[in-house]
Amino acid sequence: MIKLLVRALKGETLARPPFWLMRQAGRYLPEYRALRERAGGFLAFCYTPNLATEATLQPVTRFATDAAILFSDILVIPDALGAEVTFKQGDGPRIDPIRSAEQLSSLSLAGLEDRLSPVYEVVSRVSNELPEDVTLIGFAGAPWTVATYMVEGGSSKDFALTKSWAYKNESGFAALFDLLIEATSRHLVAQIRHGAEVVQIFDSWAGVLSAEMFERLCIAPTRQIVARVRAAAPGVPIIGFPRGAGINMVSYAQETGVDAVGLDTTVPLDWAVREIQTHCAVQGNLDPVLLRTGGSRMVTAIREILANLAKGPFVFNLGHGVLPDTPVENVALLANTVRNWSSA
Ligand code: 1CP
Repeated sequence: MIKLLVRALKGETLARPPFWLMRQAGRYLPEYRALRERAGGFLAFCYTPNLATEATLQPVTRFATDAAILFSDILVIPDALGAEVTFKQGDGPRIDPIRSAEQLSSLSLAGLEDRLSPVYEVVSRVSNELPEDVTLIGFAGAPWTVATYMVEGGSSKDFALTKSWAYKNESGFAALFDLLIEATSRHLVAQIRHGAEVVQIFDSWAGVLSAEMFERLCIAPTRQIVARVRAAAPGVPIIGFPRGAGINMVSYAQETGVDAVGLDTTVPLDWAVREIQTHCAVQGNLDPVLLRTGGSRMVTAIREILANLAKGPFVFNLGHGVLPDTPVENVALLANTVRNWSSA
């Protein structure tokens, strides 16, 4: 039996499209908050297999989503490379910053998979425990997005340090990217070896790049990672999410080799049908704020997305992650609306 999500990503148009939600595990769920209390730090949570396995399964159990996404974070890569990552409650991530090619010597690929073995243990356990029709998604951050956290030392508003390094010292910045391309490819392949059936590459900050930088820092590294994953694991579908890319999304869909493009909230549906779905499957793109709002306004928007995008290969999702203050009953209403939808 080929699962719904895999069928859609391989180009099939389905009468009932599969759905899952970015950040479907998280603070909006009371059972997640209870688990989080027991975990200590956020990365300790990600690295404790029984807790991270439970967090991965919680939204599947509650909403019967068609996919589970591994409970982990994009910042396990810098952490495993040796740049210490910490998360302070209510205040984003902090990382020892890397701001020059010389500082790269403090990072190492040696033993990457060993350091991430608790994550792969979660993948194996979830893979064994999932209902048989539910697909397990592994993921990683794209090099650009992960680099922004490493260079800025945490979250950023203008990405000035990262961009100026990329403009001023192309070869030094390329060395950081080479390291991230290697680490990310290996991390995705390891997740697949342990049971991930689909992988998603999150380029959450792709939207701040100029067209020329987009080609160099989003498309080119993604194409290399896709090629590496394909060579090691032919047939495993890859979703790319270049958030905020706008019209650059067309070249992303054509040139990276991904099987599907995740559409962010801003993408017009008719444009996506013409410009993206003609190249590959699409995923998205309900505004997370509409999910928080709920009610008939949300249901109308869900049906509008389905009426447009489900005529081709399509996976229902949000345009970005679930917001922490989202009422759980709105997510249940979304799940019922998508599951009971019919094009007739
Ligand atoms: O205290 C908590 O509970 C921490 C909140 C949290 C959670 C639940 C963070 C901190 N990460 C996660 C899990 C997570 N992160 C998942 C798990 C699976 C799921 O979707 O259910 C995934 C896929 C991610 C990916 C991730 N982490 C991204 C890419 C997607 C996106 O949202 O754009 C990014 C940018 C991060 C970095 C990150 N992790 C956490 C924070 C607070 C941040 C910084 C976000 C920012 O800079 O705005």
